Parts: sequence; structure tokens; C-alpha cells
Amino acid sequence: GGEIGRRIALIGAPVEVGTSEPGSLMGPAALRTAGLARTLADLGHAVTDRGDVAPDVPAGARGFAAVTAWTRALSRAVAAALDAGELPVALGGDHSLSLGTVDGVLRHCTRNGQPLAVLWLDAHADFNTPETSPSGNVHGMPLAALCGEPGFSDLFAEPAPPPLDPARVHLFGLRSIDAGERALVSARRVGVTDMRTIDEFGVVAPLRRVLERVAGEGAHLHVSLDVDFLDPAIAPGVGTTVPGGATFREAHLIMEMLHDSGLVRSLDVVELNPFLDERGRSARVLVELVASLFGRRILDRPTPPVAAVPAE
Ligand code: B3U
Ligand code: MN
Ligand code: MN
Repeated sequence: GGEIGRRIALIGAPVEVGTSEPGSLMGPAALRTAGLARTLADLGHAVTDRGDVAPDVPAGARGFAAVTAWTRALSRAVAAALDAGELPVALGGDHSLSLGTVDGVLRHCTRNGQPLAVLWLDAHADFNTPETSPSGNVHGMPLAALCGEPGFSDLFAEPAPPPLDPARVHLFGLRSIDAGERALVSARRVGVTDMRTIDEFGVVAPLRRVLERVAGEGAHLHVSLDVDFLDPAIAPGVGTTVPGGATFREAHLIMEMLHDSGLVRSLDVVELNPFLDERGRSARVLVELVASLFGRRILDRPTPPVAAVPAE
């Protein structure tokens, strides 16, 4: 089961250079305003807010020049936190920030000889390359870059760690995927629990299988939570809403299972766009979800081993 009393480092990543929808720059501030640090401290954790990462982004830089600066700065911040025995929680910021956070985790894991598993809670696959992307927005590309697809040279600091193993990436909640991504995701054997699978089997059986595999491999589990994983009805504060997302109850159950697994070692909370939010609702829901991931519970009862497991 999950432990309480962790050392948690909050790392602000006010980045929006990866998206064409301005406003996610304000995400870290909104999560702080919604009481993230206090909520985690009240659960018995030792929380340090490291403030916002402030990379040297060349003036006026957009696209990959700016993304590269963010990637390297976030990678250093996350790796340093992990090396110090902390659990880094990155506050976004658009999803291009995961280039940096996951690269930092990858470096830490590579040094320790530990495999890295990534759970990507998102409506999208974020597996475009500059070649396949319909929008050119980098927030739709981080997994492709991290998994070593071509077209991203010089993004990661040298010497770069071996790329993320796509077979240890699991997309959960997928319901919007571009043609090029679809081909890559299946060619690289990325794990997927799409919305149809969730409709058929619920979240428990597919997630339990992911967690059992991570536990069996002794892997570090990194969770990347995109606001658009959630249904827009409960979290409208995001640039790319996609109907049919996770409900409040599904999302909390996932967080509770993640807590009970005791496997989560790093977390991103991304794509919160307070400019598009309604009276702070989305920020508040995210704080509640992170609280569940870090041990808030109704009663001391883990999820029972129910439900048939769908065929792979
Ligand atoms: N797949 C599309 C849309 C998208 C991906 N991630 C977000 N939107 N947030 C793209 O632009 O790559
Ligand atoms: Mn995303
Ligand atoms: Mn998304």
C-alpha cells in the first residue's frame, strides 16, 4: 500500500510555448491559489514549493528554441529533486513541459539502473512528430520525442539518456488521435487504454493490470495528468477540451488506486488554463485529485480485486 509522509517538491512550470492557446502560463499560480501545498501538507507530507523554473528563453523565441530551454531547465530541477529523495510534482503549463520532467526522471532512473514506466492520463496520444503534427504544437509531441522518434535533435542536453521505452508508456483515457500518431503508437507498441475500453471494463481492471506490470518490473512510475483527461463538464479550464472524458468518480478512483499501489515517484499536472476556467473549478478539482493520489481517502479500504481483465 501507499505510504504517507513523503517529501514532495512542487516545481512550477509556467510554460505555454508548446501550445497556440495562451493562458496555461497561469496554471501554476492557479494550483497554488487553490491550495495545493497546504492540502498536501494537511495529509502529512513535507511539502516544499520550489517556485517557478525560470529558464533562459531567448527573447521572442517560440517553438523549439524556447521548448529546448524549458526542457533542459525542468530536467535539471526534476532530476535534482529525485536525487535528493523528493517526489517532484511539476505544475504546468502546457504538456511540452513533460519533455523536461520525463527527461529528468529518465536520467535519474538511468543512473540508478531502474526501468521507467509512464502513465499518460490524457485525451490525446501526444505522439506526433514535427512530420506528422497537424498543428505544429509541441504539446502534441512530447511522447514521440521522449521515445526517440526522429525530428527532435538537440532538444535534450548531451549526453542524452537512452530514450524512453515506448512499451513502458501507457496512454490512459485516449479519445483523440491523429492518423500519424495512430500508426506510430501501434508500430512502437505503446500501451493504450482508450475510452472505449474504459466504457466496456471501467477503469479498475485496465489500471490494475498496468500497475501490476510496473510493480513486477520494479519500475519507477511517472504519472502525467493532462487536464483534458477529465470530462470538460468537471474541468473546463483547458485549451483543447474533448467530450467524453473521465468522470469525477473515475478520476478519483484512479488516483486512489495509484496511491494504494505505492508506485508513483513523480507527477506532472499539465494543461490547466485558468484563463478558460470557470471560477477556479478546474484548479480546485485538480487539487482534490492530487490529494487523492497522495493519500486522501474516505475510509481505509483499498479497491477490492474485482472485474474481469480485458484481453490485451
Ligand atoms: N493531436 C493534436 C491535438 C492535441 C494534442 N495535444 C493537445 N492537443 N493538447 C496536435 O496538435 O498534435
Ligand atoms: Mn497532453
Ligand atoms: Mn490532451
